[in-house]
Amino acid sequence: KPRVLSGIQPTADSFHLGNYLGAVRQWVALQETHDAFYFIADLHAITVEHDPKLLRKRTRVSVAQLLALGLDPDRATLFVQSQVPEHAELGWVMQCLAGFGEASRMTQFKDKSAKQSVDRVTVGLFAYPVLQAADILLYRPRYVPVGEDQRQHLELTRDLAHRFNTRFGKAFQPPEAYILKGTAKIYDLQEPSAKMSKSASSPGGIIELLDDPKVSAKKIRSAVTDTGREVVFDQENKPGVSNLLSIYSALTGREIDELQTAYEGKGYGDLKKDLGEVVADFVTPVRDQVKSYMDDPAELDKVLARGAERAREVASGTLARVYDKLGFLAGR
Ligand code: AQP
Repeated sequence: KPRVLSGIQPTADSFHLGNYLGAVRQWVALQETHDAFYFIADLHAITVEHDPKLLRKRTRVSVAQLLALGLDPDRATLFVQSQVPEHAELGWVMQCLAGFGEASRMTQFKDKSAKQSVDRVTVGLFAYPVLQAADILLYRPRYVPVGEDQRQHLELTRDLAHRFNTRFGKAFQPPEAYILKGTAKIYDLQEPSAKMSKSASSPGGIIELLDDPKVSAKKIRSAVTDTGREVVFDQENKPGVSNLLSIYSALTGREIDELQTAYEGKGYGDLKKDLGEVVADFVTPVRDQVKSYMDDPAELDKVLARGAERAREVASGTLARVYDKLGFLAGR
């Protein structure tokens, strides 16, 4: 089976609809047909100021959400990044391969660092995409299922893989991004030209899976739309309505065309009300299951220990090959 790998940061109390539709939904589908590795990126979560207690809780709640959303630890390898030390080790190697200039051109870094004073921006935040390259290359995956915002980081990963192979001999297979067109980018409800984002969206712009569905329905009712009335998909002129239609279509499996026909003669209000219900139907069982997984953190930790062991089997093999090619002495 071809291998896939992806990760998600434990930086919020809940995943949002963008995380789910852009990434996790594909992870669940791919575990059936691929040798799947998915991880909680806690090393990335400390690139910005964090609260250790909260990080521990968010790491577990992230795992609980992945399980509730359909990941099966018997079919996919599910682990926490910090429990597989090879990530940090290959991360350093990649830092010594990446150029300062190319890392400086990462748009996500530019956006995130622009919001803070230069002394508060950590070297870790700067190196984040380079560590991400190591995260991916350790497992030699064919595909990396992510949202559109990760495309540039994937390109960097491919460049670093090529560079290593050329300089030191082939150790890596440059992976391909697996980005689904319809849901590659879910937009902020209040600002439909920007992506729905944990760190940048206002509370009204983001639908959190673990939020009370009544709160989410209210946010959908207040979503920014245009002054027209027709429910049609038109990304350029009607980004707000188009975003709602994308979410609706992805959660129900109904084609956009079919939805447009169904809402002919109706208005935005009807669409928003119905979408509120669709979201409620989707999140209600997820919320219940997350609660019950969180009641048994020892069981979650057991799942993770199993995952880390399996992940290390693959990661340690890659790292040993890399160390050998670099000229490090074999020692362990
Ligand atoms: N709005 C989105 N639409 C589609 N996919 C998205 N992803 C994130 N936002 C959207 C995808 O979710 C996966 C996990 O991402 P992450 O853990 O890196 O989360 P993130 O990028 O930190 O999430 P945010 O909300 O975008 O956080 P900030 O604001 O910190 O940047 C990835 O595959 C990502 O593409």
